Amino acid sequence: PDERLFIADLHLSPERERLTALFLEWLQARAAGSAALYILGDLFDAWVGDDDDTYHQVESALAAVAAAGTRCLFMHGNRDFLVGRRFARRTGCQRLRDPTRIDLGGEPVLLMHGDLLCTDDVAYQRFRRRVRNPLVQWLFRRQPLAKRRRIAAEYRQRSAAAMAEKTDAIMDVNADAVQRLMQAHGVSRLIHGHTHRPADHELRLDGAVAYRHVLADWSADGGEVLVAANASLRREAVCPLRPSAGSGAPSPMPAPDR
Ligand code: OKV
Ligand code: MN
Repeated sequence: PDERLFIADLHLSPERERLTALFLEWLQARAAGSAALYILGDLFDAWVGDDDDTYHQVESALAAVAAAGTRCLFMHGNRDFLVGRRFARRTGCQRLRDPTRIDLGGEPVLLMHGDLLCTDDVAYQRFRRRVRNPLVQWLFRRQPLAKRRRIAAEYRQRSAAAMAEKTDAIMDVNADAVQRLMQAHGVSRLIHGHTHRPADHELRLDGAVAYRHVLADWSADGGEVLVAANASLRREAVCPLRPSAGSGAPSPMPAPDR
C-alpha cells in the first residue's frame, strides 16, 4: 500500500545488540514493501566516517529494503551528522537536508531532526556550530579511523556528564523556534524527533490550528513508527518477539510440570 513510515532516534550502537536485532527484523518484516521510509536522524548513536564498517549489517539491511522498492530517506541527527555520500551509495538511502518540506496527501509537511528547535540549550548549539563547521569536519575526516574513534569516545563521555546537569526544559524544543520555522516554511504540520518526548501537539499559528508530531526513541523493549497513509497519520508500536527479562510486570512463579 501507499504507506510512508517515519522513524528517528534509534541510537544504534554495537553494544545494543537486541535493539539492532529488533530494527533489522522490523526493516525486513515491516519497512520493506512500504512506499517510503523516512529516517529523521540519530539512527546511529555515533558516526565517525563512512569508512567505519561497524554498522555494515544495518547498511546491508537498508540496501535490501531500498532494492525491494521502498524509497529510503535519511536525515542527519545530532549524532550521525557525519553520515556521507558513501553511506548513501551503499544503502540506497537518499539524504535529506534538515529541514525538508514534503507533500503528504496534498498538505505541505516540514520534517526535521529536532535539535535545531532546542534553542534554549545554548551550550549544545555552540557545540553544533563547531562540529558542523566544514573546515572542522574536513580536518576531522583526515584523521585515521582509530584516532577519530578515540576523539568520539571522549566527546560522548564529556557529553554524558554535561547532560546530567541540564534540566528537562532546556532539552525540549523552544516554542518560538517551532513557530518561526513552521511559518518560514509555510506549513501547519511538523514531524521531528530528537527530544524523546513522543506526543502529538496542537498549536496555533496566526490563529489557525497546526500540529507538531514528535517521534519516539527506540529501545530493545520496543519502538514506534509514525505511519502516513490515505491522508491519515497514526502511531504504530514496534515490539520485540521476545521481551527482555525484567521489563513490564513481574512474571508469576512458574507452574509445576505435570
Ligand atoms: C556526536 C555528540 C558525540 C551531541 C568531532 C569534528 C572535532 C566531528 C566530530 C566527534 C563525535 C561525531 C563526530 C558524537 C554527537 C557526541 C557527544 C555529544 C550532544 C570533530 C567533526 F571537533 F573533534 F574536530 N565528531 N562524534 N553529542 O561520537 O558521533 O550531539 S560522535
Ligand atoms: Mn538527536
